[in-house]
Amino acid sequence: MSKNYTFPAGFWWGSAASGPQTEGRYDGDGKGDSLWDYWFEQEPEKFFGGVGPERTSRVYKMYKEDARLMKETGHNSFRTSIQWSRLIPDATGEVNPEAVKFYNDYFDELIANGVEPFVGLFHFDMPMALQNEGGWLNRKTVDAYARYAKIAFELFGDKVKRWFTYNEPIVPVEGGYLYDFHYPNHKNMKEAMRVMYHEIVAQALAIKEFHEGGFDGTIGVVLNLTPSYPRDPENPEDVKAAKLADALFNRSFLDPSILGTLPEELKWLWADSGTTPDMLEGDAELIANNTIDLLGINYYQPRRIKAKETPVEGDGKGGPMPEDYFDNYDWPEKKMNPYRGWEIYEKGIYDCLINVKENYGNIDCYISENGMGVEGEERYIDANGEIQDDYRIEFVRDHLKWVHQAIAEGSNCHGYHMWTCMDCWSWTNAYKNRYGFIAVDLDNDGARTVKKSGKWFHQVVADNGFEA
Ligand code: BGP
Repeated sequence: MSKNYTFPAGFWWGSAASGPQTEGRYDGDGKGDSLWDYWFEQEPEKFFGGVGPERTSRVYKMYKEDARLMKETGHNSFRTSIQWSRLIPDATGEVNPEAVKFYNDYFDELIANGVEPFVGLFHFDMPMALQNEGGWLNRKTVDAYARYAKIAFELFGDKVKRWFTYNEPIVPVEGGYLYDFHYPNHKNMKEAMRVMYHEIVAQALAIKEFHEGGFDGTIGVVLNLTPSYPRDPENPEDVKAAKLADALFNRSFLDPSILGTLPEELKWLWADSGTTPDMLEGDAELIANNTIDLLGINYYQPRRIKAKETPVEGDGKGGPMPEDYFDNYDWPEKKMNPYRGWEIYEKGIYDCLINVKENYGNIDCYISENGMGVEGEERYIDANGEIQDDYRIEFVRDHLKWVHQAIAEGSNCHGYHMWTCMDCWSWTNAYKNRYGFIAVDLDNDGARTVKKSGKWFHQVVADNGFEA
């Protein structure tokens, strides 16, 4: 028996991308370097196929066509991010007029096509001018970020009504300072916790600017939530370990963003590992008084945890690491996306929404990213040149069923954005895995072709749901 999954009226249907992964660099665009431009210049071999951030999906040139294609695939909203290093090339000085023109034109074009722009201010892309001085390690970055945020609100606040301070602020912590997958490739928990703390304070300052400036609209943050499941829910040691992982990777930003406090478990972890960051007088009050209006949830995979069993490798120098406190658990029954190496667990999206409903005052939220990266999609091109990505349709539909269930149980979830619209550049994975509703041919000036999933999505939006 099939069931009808209808979503609330006005549901935000769309997709997400980011400035650094889509815009590209062009002569005369005035953009300054971000850490991605710099890192690629230094170590191009670390990027899949040697493809760097200058060779993205060319949105800088193709935004008009893209806005039209978003309309064609049913989008009523779309999230991207402003690149700080484009708007203020040296991060703290003058605004780049070319950037102002570009973002104005881009947002206008989206709006003209019935697509509301949701705009982020930071998507892993620290301007190199600040990274050279330590980036998030340096308290100076906190104030520079708040200034940048205010400038962005002033410049684009007439057309952007939904702002996001960050995309996945835990990722610079993990990638840059714990697990060596982003520049500057450090492995140092004390530094990582300092980066985390500075991001938290900077966010509060930006929210303060937004609210005090009287800008119209809402401000939120996009967090990648990884529900932390204990190996054995009956085993207190597993449960304790999972709670610590949750505090470190989820609640570290959820709690200050929504409740205005830092989780006790996180403070305990900091104290126990000797990684408590320096705090200034007034920070706690600032964080308490400046919380978000809207939460974006990126959901890809859960985190499975067991009590500590194996000795820790640490950072090789004997310093603390999160894994001193828990082990990752390899669930034998897991279903995998083999290309990305991420577990697919649809119910996790529901667990995230119910957690927000029960523990975070049921704050307004939406699914800001969810999606499936697949390698070698050209295998699935049919005689008409269309990629038959039935696996993506299935992935999205199966997650949407759980979103629907959470809404039926009272979650204030207002939308679903897929990652992503046009195939885009995936950091060090470059173009290895494709995520889009729309294929991009890099060898043919970035030519776009709507995939089967893009057409399917159009129908879902037209019906405001589906039968399955
Ligand atoms: C999220 C990021 C995106 C995007 C996506 C897919 O974590 O917000 O920027 O890239 O994941 O992941 P990846 O590109 O690493 O495959």
